[in-house]
Amino acid sequence: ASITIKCKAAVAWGPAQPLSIEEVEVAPPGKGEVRVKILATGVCHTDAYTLSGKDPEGVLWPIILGHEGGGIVESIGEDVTTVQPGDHVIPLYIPECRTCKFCKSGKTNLCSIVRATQGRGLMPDQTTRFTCKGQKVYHYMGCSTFCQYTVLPEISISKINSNAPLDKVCLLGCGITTGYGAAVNTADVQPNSTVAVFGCGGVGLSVIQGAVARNARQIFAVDTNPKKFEFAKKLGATDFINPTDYEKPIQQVLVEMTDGGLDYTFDCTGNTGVMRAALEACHKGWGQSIIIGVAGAGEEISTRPFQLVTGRVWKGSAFGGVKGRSELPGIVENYLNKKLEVDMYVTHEFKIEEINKAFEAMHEGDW
Ligand code: NAD
Ligand code: DAO
Ligand code: ZN
Repeated sequence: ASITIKCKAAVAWGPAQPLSIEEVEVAPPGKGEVRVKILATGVCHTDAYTLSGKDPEGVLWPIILGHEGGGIVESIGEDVTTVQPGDHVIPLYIPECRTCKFCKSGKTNLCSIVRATQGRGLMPDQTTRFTCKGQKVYHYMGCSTFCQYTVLPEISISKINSNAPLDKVCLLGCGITTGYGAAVNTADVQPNSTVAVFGCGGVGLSVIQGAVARNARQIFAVDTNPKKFEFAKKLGATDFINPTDYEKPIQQVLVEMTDGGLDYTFDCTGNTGVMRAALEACHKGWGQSIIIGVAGAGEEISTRPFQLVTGRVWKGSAFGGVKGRSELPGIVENYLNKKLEVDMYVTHEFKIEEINKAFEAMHEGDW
């Protein structure tokens, strides 16, 4: 029904090269697919990691990165029933098909239906919708938000309230939802409990928000960069710990400060040593530690098994355990109802032509 669109994209031609602003062609959406006009996107460490070429999963080049976006449906393909042109949407790197074993389990948000093709930078029919200079360009994490238009499977978009400003709620497409959901879904933080958040970047700050929403009694913000404590405090953390201020291992410090350890701890650093400290800072008998950070390729975690024998629990969380189509719209409502802070996370704004500056700001700044 619709025609190929020519628009601007930030194309990654190869590893460790700056992104290049190009005119690209975006094909119409196929069966079960939706073409979305992207109006805003965040940049994330995961995009930078992939661009660096160190990603063990490996990607094919050229590729259009970006997975934290917000946009408006431009056109829909055959058989699409759940969205229409004009709908405001957030792309999902974890889709929700509602038919696969995972979706039907009621136990996880890790929908598996398009996983294989998504991992290879392709649409479910094994082709791509992007062309640049006559060359095929690959998709990224099923999203490719560094383009003015992108094509996604219908199951990979969440329809949200159109009153929500896309230049803010795009951040709910990754980091904020990840941290908030890890606290309220994965850990299911209980009222009056104690929490420690290791790493207070965008993800850790959002764990703090989730713990506050669940009326935790004490929330430790743990970060080696004390500049992070200002925002942590604004969002409701009660105690601030810089591990470099102590001689003892940080888990020992925390156990001593909390009469035996925390009810819940979260790794939001991706550092495997921190993951161990977070587990060992948990209270004997019931403390739970949630791994959110993504470690480097091939890294392993360790602790003494007696830590688990004596009742501590080690868990992980992807996208906060949130099912994107069913649950993300409610998180957008929480933002609109002022129950969830998002605006504070927007530190810089750039035009697409300046996207390399956005990466520099992420690396050089404290974010
Ligand atoms: P970020 O770099 O902004 O924040 C990390 C924070 O950790 C920084 O404030 C840094 O100062 C702090 N830190 C580093 N070393 C530390 C140490 N030894 N002790 C205490 N603090 C330390 O990153 P982010 O965007 O907040 O993401 C955090 C992690 O979450 C990353 O590993 C990212 O890949 C991962 N992530 C996971 C998911 C998921 O679904 N599981 C989704 C998004 C991001
Ligand atoms: O289903 O096996 C799978 C893949 C799920 C993807 C989980 C991604 C979690 C980490 C994302 C890093 C930040 C974007
Ligand atoms: Zn599914």
